[in-house]
Amino acid sequence: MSTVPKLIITAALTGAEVSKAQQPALPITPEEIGVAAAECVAAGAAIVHLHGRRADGTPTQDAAVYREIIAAVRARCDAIIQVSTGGAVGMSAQERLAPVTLRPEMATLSMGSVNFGRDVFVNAPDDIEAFARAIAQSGAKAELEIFDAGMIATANRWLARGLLASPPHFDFVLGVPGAMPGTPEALMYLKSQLPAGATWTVAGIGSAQLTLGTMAIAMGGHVRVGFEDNVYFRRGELARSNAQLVARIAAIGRLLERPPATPTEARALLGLAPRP
Ligand code: KMH
Ligand code: ZN
Repeated sequence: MSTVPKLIITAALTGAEVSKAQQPALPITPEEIGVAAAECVAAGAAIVHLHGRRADGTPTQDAAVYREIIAAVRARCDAIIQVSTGGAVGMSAQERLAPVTLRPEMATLSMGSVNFGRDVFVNAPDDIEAFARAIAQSGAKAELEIFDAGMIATANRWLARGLLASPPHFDFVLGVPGAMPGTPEALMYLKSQLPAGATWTVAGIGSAQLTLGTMAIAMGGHVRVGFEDNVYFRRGELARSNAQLVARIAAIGRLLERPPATPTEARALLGLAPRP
């Protein structure tokens, strides 16, 4: 029997869309994000997925804001730093790429365009290619964001052509209105399309965070939780913190013999260099 790896938990702390009105504990300032990151690592997270916000809460990809956030995280814990290049709907490609100049350990790379609620999240092929090059040149590992079925086919085509680095790491984002639903069948399909040697995580939106996260643990994958994707602990009850969501999935991981990986262990599993 092959050994199942420890569970890599990603904490998606802030996102670009959730507001303090929806989730009063949402971390917005660099200090709040740094504190939340440290709480999440203490609860079992290895990666923090970061988005920038201005003081008024609006989303920004400004490198100066990300620099402060990264410093606030690194001062408090050894989490793997993953910056978003998705930013918020409507941002230009140039704007979205700015945090990559800070040499993060990981950066997201969305593999196609998709309806996103009432908006359209645009990722044109030429932009994806430019993002992939910029991420590779920065020394970061890309996390390939898969919102819809065609995107994993695109990723597999591009991997075969050498346009993406191998082995790839995927994030299946399931349950965005307009994209693939947060169902077991959707997760099973995407897993069936994975290339050899790939690692993967699942980010279920809303109540799918718990159900698909639990499935992914049983299926040998990894899990993303946090306010970016879900603000509730259970139906009708807001989570107290990102760390509360991390602690629950870490406990499920332990029950299923997938204890959480430390950041150091996760770096080894993902082929990242030791902490910079
Ligand atoms: N805010 C979404 C439109 C990512 O971080 O790479 C895109 C997003 C994906 O959040
Ligand atoms: Zn994000």
